[in-house]
Amino acid sequence: MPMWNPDCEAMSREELEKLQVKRLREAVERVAATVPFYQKRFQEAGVSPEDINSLDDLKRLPFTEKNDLRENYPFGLFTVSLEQIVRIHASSGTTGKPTVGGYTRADLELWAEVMARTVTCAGVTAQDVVHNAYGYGLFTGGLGFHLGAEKVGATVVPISGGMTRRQVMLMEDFGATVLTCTPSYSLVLAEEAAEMGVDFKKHMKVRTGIFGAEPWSEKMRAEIEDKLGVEAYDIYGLTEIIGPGVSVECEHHNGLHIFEDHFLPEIIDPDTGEPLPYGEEGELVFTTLTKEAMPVIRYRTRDRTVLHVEPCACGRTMVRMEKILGRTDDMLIVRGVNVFPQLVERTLLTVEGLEPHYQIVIDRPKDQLDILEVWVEASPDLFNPIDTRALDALKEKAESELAQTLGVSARVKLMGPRSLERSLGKAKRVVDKRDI
Ligand code: DLL
Repeated sequence: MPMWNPDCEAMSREELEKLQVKRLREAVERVAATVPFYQKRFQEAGVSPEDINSLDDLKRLPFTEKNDLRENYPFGLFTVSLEQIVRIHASSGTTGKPTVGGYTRADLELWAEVMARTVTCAGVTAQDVVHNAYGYGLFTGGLGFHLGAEKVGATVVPISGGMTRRQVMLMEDFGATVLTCTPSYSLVLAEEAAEMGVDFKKHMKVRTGIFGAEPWSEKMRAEIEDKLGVEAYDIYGLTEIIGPGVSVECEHHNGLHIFEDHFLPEIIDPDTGEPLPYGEEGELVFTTLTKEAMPVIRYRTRDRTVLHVEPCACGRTMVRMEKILGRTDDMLIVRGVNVFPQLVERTLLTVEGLEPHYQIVIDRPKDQLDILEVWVEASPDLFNPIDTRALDALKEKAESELAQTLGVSARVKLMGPRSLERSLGKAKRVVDKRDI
């Protein structure tokens, strides 16, 4: 499959490293000259731009964390005045202030470049019709994909999220060949289509899906590919770095290539902050090498993964990160047991008769132990007519599977078809009602 920019995407590791060191030094110089936050941090760490002469010197630089962004909200980390900023985006934080990203004109060009690489990596060309159902607005998904798909010359349908029936109709009428949205929303589309009597595989031309912005498992990939008849590509990114366009899978689906000439990755031990070698699991950290408005130095993403540097059959030399394995901070502690929401998903999807729509609800009634509930929709067949015996057996099976994998008991509540709220963007998987 072609590359958008082979000179960069397939450059030798040696050449790449040289470029990275040069750009790293420039990025450090830039923030040291303009951002009081970094000036203070560098001073505390006793490091200055002249100390950066190799990639190994990276570890001398202090980390940046989400809380630093909060404390400098909204524009404290910008290197330029608002006059030079042409766009603002922000993450959809659940509590408090959002995380803000600012873009100069050059940053938007950079974003278009990495998104053009991204969609090309998934096989998108000027012949494609891209149904872009990522949210348009402050969220980076919609406009990020828009830039990249337009740059490669595809026909972009900027549908954004919502009005699912209309989306199904327009996908069919406009002959969409590529679907871009969150993985959970792709299943909502499939479900609505089925209800409208539209068979994705028969009536739609769509062959490729580029899904990300939330965690999803291999099981979920299989489910999506089966229900929509698409080849599903995983895409990763975050507002703090640029939005989508940080990494994406190629046709070999053996990890997500990181566009390392712009975003320098590291894996660290989340407890000690020590850098870990390729092949070891830890927390992903990024330094932006070419961003103008808001470069970030050693930003701790809290996302857990593993980096692999071995060459890929696609010809790209850029390192691959494994599918995000979880967060260093999403772990739930239920009755003293560490519970990973993704493990719950993986387990549920192994149980025949359950649908991929679920929610984890944790509560702590006064003076009592935590209660972990998993609300999950059961197959519509079991409700029409209602088959109590089969439902009871299914509940028991789900509970025993969960107890085995999680190491803590969970009460399963089987829900009727479509009774859990559908998300237009990122699905809300955990409802923690505890007042801890
Ligand atoms: O979600 C950017 C994006 C838009 C990525 C569209 C892909 C597609 P934020 O809203 O800032 O940005 O959320 C970033 O979402 O730190 C991860 O925890 C999570 N995330 C993003 N992509 C993936 C993925 C966008 N493919 C946060 N797998 C990140 C797992 C992901 N988690």
